[in-house]
Amino acid sequence: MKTAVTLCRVAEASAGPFVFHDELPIGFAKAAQHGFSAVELFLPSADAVSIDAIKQLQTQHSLEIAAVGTGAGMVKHGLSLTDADPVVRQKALEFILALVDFGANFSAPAILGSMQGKHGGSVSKEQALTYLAEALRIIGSHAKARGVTFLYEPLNRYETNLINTVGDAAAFIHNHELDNIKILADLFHMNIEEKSLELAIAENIETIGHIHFADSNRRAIGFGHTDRMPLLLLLHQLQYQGYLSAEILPLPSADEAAAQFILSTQL
Ligand code: LER
Ligand code: MN
Repeated sequence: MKTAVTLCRVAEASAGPFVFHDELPIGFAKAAQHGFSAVELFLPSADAVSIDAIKQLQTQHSLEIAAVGTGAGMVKHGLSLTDADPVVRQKALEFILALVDFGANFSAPAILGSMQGKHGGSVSKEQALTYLAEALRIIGSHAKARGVTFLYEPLNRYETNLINTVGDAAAFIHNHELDNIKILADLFHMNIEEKSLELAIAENIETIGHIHFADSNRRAIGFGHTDRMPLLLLLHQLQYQGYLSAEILPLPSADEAAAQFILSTQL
């Protein structure tokens, strides 16, 4: 199974579920030392780091870029695709499109997580979901023209009141006929929202493009109460081709979390 590890360069997200927070050369070296196949980048913006510098580090360490997060648009600038203000929605869209372009340099999809926002105030749930579908239609087609998919991530109820389960995300994509949008299934959110992790994965495997492979407490699997073997066997049986990515807390230390993560992905 292909593995990825998160590398965060966003100061506002220093307490977030990211394994490494080092400068890029150190983060890439650690990812390679631990045996990951790829790095998942969480950056301040599309122009924060040099594309050539990343390509050089990829070659040096034989690492792919698994995906590129967009959450800095929310944590740094308060941008969301479902904001009541059309100017904010437009800025959110542009922020994400720039990261889609950035990721396409490495054949990496960008991710919509926290920037999907929430409904409330003057924005009804129906209106927010319409904004979300409109944005995903534009982003999906923009990404397709650049040869990458785009990842939509349902989040748990404490982070969004829009879409919380993998099944609802798949239905949303299907009902709106959204092209080139895949689901990012994050086991941490799913542990809160799904009836069964295995069922949610099995029923929606066609639409799942990426997995945040995290335990119930958002640590590496083995440090919480998720049973990893049924998940690994299922993914193997379903011939899942995407990444298992370590979007997990760096506990008890970044290196111990990384080492446990690699162990947890072995059948
Ligand atoms: C992002 O991948 C994620 O899982 C969210 O919890 C971030 O808000
Ligand atoms: Mn996630």
